[in-house]
Amino acid sequence: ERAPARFYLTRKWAAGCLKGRPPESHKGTFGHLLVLAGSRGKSGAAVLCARGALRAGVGLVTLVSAASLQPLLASYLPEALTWGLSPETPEGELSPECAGEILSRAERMRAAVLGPGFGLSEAAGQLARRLARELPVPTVLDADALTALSGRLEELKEARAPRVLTPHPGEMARLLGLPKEEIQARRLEIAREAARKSHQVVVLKGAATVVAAPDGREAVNSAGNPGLAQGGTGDVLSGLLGALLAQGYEPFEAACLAVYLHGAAGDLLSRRVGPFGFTASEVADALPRLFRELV
Ligand code: NPW
Ligand code: AMP
Ligand code: MG
Repeated sequence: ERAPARFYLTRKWAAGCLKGRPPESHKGTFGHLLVLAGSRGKSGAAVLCARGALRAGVGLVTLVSAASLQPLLASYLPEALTWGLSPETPEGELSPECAGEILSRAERMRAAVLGPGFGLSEAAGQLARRLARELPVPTVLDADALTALSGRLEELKEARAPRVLTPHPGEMARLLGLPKEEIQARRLEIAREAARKSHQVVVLKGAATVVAAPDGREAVNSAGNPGLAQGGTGDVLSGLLGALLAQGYEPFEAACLAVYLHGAAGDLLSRRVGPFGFTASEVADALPRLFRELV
């Protein structure tokens, strides 16, 4: 068995990996991202996810939600296209009956994000599991989509296109059926095991985020700080990562770059605003300043 290629995600690595923008480029060059996120009471997760994507320079974002949430989401996100679907669940979630329409619309997208604030009802979980397998484009699986896959990582082996999973330690504990303490005690081995079981790229979040690919590549983040420990920052990360997939980065490279940029945006805010109390929206909004420093 060959030794895994492991490395640290640093500023120098990120600067070498980040692509510039050719002068003749247009919005089609930078991809169309489908965001499947938000439900009643968790609409903010969808807004933050789309905001992370837009601040990461994606060409277009379409945000899909239950019909009752569409006007609210559209008014918060003038740059995003929005699409409201029915029937919806009593919790304002997308229902399994929406799967066919979502899957056919997804054929025209370059990448997707599934899960932030998506909802935890049985119906929403059923839809999330089907989409996790059948979406035809590279897809970030986050938050409630990961909870829907608790104990079912092997189902992702059959996925139609690459997946990148972004669990925090609580979600990883549910995915593998292990106590959270064990996840934290062996972070690198755990991420490696999840990548092997799912045949997909896995990002285990938290201080010193770890990224593992099924082919043995792995990386540990050097950026980030506890100011990021606040609701919504994970939703920004999944949008940022989806935007990089939509721009054509390969899944492991996209995961590593998104993880580094997210941590570095937190570090920039920690220096310029203060060590904590900066918000998830501000993490998204700090990304262009990072690009100025890195490109
Ligand atoms: P404990 O118990 O606190 O120590 P859940 P969620 C653990 C949406 N959001 N290290 C944690 O541990 C999301 O997108 C919406 C160690 C607890 O056991 C989801 O859809 C927002 N442990 C949904 O809410 C803003 C850690 O995990 C468990 C850890 C639920 O997501 C907020 C909690 O996880 C939110 O993003 C760490 N670093 N991190 C909005 N404005 O709309 C987590 N844990 O039950 O999956 O809850 O992550 O809040
Ligand atoms: P979520 O729990 O899904 O909202 O994701 C939280 C985000 O904040 C992830 O990107 C974590 O890696 C990051 N984060 C949380 N706590 C810390 C910490 N102590 N140090 C660095 N990053 C953190
Ligand atoms: Mg989260």
